[in-house]
Amino acid sequence: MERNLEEIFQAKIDKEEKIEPKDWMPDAYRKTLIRQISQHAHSEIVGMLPEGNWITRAPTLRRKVALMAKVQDEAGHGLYLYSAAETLGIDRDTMFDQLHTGKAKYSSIFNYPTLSWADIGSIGWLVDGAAIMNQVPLCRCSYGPYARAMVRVCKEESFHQRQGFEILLNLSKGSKEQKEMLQESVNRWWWPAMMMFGPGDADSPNSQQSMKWKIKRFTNDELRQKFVDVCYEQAKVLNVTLPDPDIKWNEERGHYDFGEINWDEFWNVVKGNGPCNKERLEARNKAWDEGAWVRDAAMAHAEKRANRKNKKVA
Ligand code: FAQ
Repeated sequence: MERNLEEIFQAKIDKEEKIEPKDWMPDAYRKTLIRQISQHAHSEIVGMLPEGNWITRAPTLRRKVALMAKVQDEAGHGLYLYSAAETLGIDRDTMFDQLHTGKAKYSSIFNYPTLSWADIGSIGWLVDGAAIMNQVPLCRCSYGPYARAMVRVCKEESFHQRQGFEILLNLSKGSKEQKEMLQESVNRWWWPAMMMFGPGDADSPNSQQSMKWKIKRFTNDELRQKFVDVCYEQAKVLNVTLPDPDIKWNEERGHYDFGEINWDEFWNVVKGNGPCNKERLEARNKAWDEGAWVRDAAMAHAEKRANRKNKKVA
């Protein structure tokens, strides 16, 4: 019986039909999606912190408005994604608890500090650029609520990428100091952005099954390669050098070759020992604790309204 259901389920996926919340699905499919979507939601929420750090110091009013809008968009993405995960049977408080206690993962990239204004440009160009590369295929994910949430997320991420690129383009036409700030920032963000795609295919335990279920449409290494190919050309426009002496065009493959990623650094950050892991979790826990009165007030208000309604009915 179970086997039969599983065959029907896979056949649906193979025909590019969406799986919806009330459809039968294997436990492992549900578990994989809860893991990926909740980690993705946490990444959006924690991802607000490095950029939020620069809102008060944005160099012009226009930059401040754009940055505020971007950071608010990330909060919205987190909320769509938590809602998508909830359709799989996990509740939001459990997900928050997993984040706050350090049980849940979120993207390694947000454990790096934003040290200069150019970092806001680099996040837009490289971090949002990598996010788009990874997330556009997720609009075709087999799970309906996740795929639909990603359509809007991707539209907004494209705007984010362009605002970052424009910040860097301006710096590239600026003073000597501005050009140096740009290059220094790209030097720091390049490798962590490359790590966002996750471990190489040979070391990615989830990829094979997620590809079969069409949650993932490309492997980690395939997306990383596309990212390098696009960024190399964009770096020329910005007049910056990517900090990898091994990048060069490979005629035979039709792609750029690139150097070895420092996987020890990646796993160290994923395990909680990156430059800002502790600070990020503390910030999220503080925000949660300080927001307790808002949640309590909202619950009290909802209870009052429900009581009033019940009285009227009686
Ligand atoms: N960081 O077997 P795989 C953004 C973990 S949003 C930390 O390859 P999978 C927007 C992975 O979870 C950025 N951990 O795993 C924004 C797994 O551990 P687990 C987030 C990582 O799931 C921009 C283990 O390693 N995007 O940037 C990372 O098949 C600017 C083995 O890996 C998403 O979440 C990592 N980088 O592939 C916001 C997109 N990579 O769970 C603010 C959706 C891997 O078994 C400002 N997610 N791990 O304990 C995905 O596409 C996938 O989950 C991957 C990983 C590709 C991230």
